[in-house]
Amino acid sequence: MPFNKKIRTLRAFLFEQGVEGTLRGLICEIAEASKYVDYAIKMTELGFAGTTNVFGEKQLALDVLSDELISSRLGNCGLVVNMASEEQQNIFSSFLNEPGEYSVCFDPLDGSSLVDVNLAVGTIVSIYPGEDLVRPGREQVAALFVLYGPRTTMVVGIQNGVHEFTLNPLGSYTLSRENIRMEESGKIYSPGGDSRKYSPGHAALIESLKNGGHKLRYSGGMVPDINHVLMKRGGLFTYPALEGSPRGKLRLMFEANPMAFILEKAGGAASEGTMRILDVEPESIQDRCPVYLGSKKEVALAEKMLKKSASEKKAE
Ligand code: AHM
Ligand code: MG
Repeated sequence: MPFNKKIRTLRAFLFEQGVEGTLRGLICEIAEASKYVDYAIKMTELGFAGTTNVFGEKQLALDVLSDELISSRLGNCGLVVNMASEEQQNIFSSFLNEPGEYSVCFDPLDGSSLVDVNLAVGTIVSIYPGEDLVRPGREQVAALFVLYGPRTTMVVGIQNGVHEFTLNPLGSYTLSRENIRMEESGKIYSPGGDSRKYSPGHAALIESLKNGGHKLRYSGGMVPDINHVLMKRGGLFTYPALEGSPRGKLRLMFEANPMAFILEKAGGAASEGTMRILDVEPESIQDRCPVYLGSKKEVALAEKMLKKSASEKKAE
């Protein structure tokens, strides 16, 4: 392969963008861990681990392995103070005695129920300065997701924007899209949740998107579904409040906040229906949150229709 001077590795690109050294090191550690997860997805036998996570969901052997791969990498890198994983009960500290500088929330293998049907899955990561993890998402300094699809890509949101890196056959993440920007509106919608349990306002929103010509694009994996909206530069991903689940399904700290950070940095918007996701004050690491993530016009439409429906209900 001829030497290509234009190839920009993750580390070199982050340096070029002025990302502070420890944070740069931490993002690269996560990138390293993701290569092992990528390999594990291809090599591990399918099947349950015989355990459940804190949300009461059965864990696959691959959920447990991905969690161990990322936890041990972060716990031993000397850059992290505290960590929380969607697959573990409690916040835990670095395995080293040296104080790190950042704290990290991660969902090691989001969408793992799709592994047995060979659809894309992902890792989602949120990075905060200091030791505190239960705090609003606007205080994140970076967020990223890794998409294990036909290609393995990593989308990184940092202060100056959102960039995509692709894992090459030599095991290096190199820049594939710089400064991804959303349009004001898009053409696709990705509606999560059991539609029989939608609120009237949410049901009206979905009808309006459908009747307005938005095309349905839903795989059941948040990472590929959000990546779809982001790379097509617009549209809407939702997982709403449902009858019996007033805060929806997705987790604020592990899923909603990092994705909201990335979409806002790309010029999109992120709402929980009545307010900006990044301003939600968490009560616990396990909080859930309805999500409306996408381009500004669709997110504003969602807020407007939910508000209208709520005030009609009040007037009844
Ligand atoms: P998980 O963290 O247990 O994998 O659940 C999160 C996933 C998301 O990737 C996806 O958007 C959602 O659950 C799909 O849920 P549903 O099957 O209810 O549509
Ligand atoms: Mg998840």
